[in-house]
Amino acid sequence: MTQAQFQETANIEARGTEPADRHWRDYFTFNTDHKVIGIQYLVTTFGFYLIGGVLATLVRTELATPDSDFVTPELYNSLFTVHATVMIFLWIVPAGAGFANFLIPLMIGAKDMAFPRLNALAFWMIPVAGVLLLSSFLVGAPQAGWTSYPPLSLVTAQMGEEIWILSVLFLGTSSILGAVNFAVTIFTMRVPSMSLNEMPLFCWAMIATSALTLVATPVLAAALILLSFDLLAGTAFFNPTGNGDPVVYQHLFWFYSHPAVYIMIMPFFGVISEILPIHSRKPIFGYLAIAYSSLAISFLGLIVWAHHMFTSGTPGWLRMFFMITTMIIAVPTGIKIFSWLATIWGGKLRLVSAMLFGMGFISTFLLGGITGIMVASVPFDIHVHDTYFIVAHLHYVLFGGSVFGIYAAFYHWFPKMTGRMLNEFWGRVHFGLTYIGFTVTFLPMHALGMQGMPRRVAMYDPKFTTINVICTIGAYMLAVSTIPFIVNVIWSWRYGPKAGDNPWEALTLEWMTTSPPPIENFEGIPVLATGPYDYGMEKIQNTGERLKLMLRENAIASSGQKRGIPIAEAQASTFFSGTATLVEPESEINVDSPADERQDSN
Ligand code: HEM
Ligand SMILES: [Cu+2]
Repeated sequence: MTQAQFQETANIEARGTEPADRHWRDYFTFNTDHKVIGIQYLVTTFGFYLIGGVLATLVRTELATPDSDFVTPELYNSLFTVHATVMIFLWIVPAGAGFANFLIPLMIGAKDMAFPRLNALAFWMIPVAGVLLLSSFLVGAPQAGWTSYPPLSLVTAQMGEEIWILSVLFLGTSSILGAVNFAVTIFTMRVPSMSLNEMPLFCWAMIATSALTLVATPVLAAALILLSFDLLAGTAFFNPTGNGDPVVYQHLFWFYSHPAVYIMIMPFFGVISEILPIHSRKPIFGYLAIAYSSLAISFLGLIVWAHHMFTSGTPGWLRMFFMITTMIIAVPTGIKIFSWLATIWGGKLRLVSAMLFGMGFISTFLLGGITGIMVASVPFDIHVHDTYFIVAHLHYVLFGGSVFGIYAAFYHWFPKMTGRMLNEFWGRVHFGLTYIGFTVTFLPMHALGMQGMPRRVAMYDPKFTTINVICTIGAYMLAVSTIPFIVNVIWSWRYGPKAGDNPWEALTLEWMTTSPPPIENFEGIPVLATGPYDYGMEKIQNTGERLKLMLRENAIASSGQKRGIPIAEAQASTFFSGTATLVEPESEINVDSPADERQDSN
């Protein structure tokens, strides 16, 4: 009996029996089921990704030639401003929240999030904010970049700028509400047998992410509200013509926006930590190191913001502080990367699409991390500041660290969300096109930056033309790469082969219920019969005693629940009574083998 079968057997009582039968209309309502909300988030944010992608394609089309012949320079500014805002605030940040919504209650054995209505509210603020932001094109979209530095933001496209502020305030509020919900849910709603150090690493990642969100996002809100006063009411917090200080805005902005890169990436650190051990069939290497390094990254992430301001008149001694703290972040990040590599090292790799995207994540994020150390060095940063080197770096981090992670998660949890398998062949085609398109688009930008091409300009010196054409071709490839994905998702959702409850033979609790899970996830209280990543370990015998104990704890916790836990306890005693080796208990437990169970539940 494998660990996965062992874990499944322990949960036969707890598992739901009827997968939730959802109608598509449910997804257009103020539904409070965390699974519906999770899917609402994912589908909506993917829609915004496509919009952001169209804007990116327009930006790259303009940059295919050195003159501004495709759009006006003003429209160009609006395009990259809205592109960046959409990608960050409407795609990767809320997509992480989408997976967290779907997964956290399942992973910790809870029936829903702590505050289901707040959860729905947090979601519904997103489409509102998105439509608001895009509507700014009707009145002149914002042009000051996603950073919105004054004084530029005070003098360009004022109406669009105010819309931008409102929209980002909405999105920030939504992410704060989400963070409160994730933290409270994880801390208070785990099954009684799950200690913090036995949680799936995704939950640790979401604790770290929520902590960052709660500390940093209100500061952004403050900055934007003050900026709004400068814009509308003629105050001069940041406006130099009235003795305001634009650099103060930069401090407030980056106090949020540096941590924001970790808010964007950290959930996917968690995703990768789930996916690699499952598809390597090996225990995760360094569970505690991975869990606690997320907390270290959160803390360090809060004290490095001025590395974005090395050229903003920051005095030398202060630059030193920010350079050193920034470089120290490489330590916990390196711990994660080495632990992941040690996890797949020597494993029996299953190169399914989720795993390919997971490995793509590591390779591209690693390169982004290395250029990160480069730009953290003051002398180098002064050379490449505001050039395409930065654009290359940020896309390696955000595309590599977030988009690859999002896709990995999509492929991995799609069977749980829909009860259907995605097509592997088209998944691999999607991966290949994305990886190549990504590299062709962004790798050459490092060279462009080193040679001095400034960012955020529609026109450039003709000597940069060749490299720009290559980047533009890559961008079109990236646009095309989404097609196999979209078709695969739509087709498989309707006609894909049935997935069964646990197609990857995973050990974490979300796989111990039906696919898709029933309305309240589990019928009893699920039990941890193994650690979350004990693949290939013959721990079954040792866990026996512990399992009995946990079943008893659960029975106490669930007294008054509708399903009779005593059965589970009885089952546990058959399970363990007198058997010296517990390696083949199927015959004794008198239940169908997990494989048959799986078929029944479809
Ligand atoms: C998918 C996730 C993506 C994210 C999170 C993202 C993020 C960003 C951000 C933050 C900026 C602003 C840079 C600045 O501060 O000037 C930006 C600019 C830009 N992005 Fe993306 N982007 C993504 C995808 C893409 C794709 C797929 C392309 C190419 C097809 C692309 C091409 C560009 C270009 C050309 C700029 C303009 C840079 C400039 O004019 O300085 N981005 N992106
Ligand atoms: Cu930063």
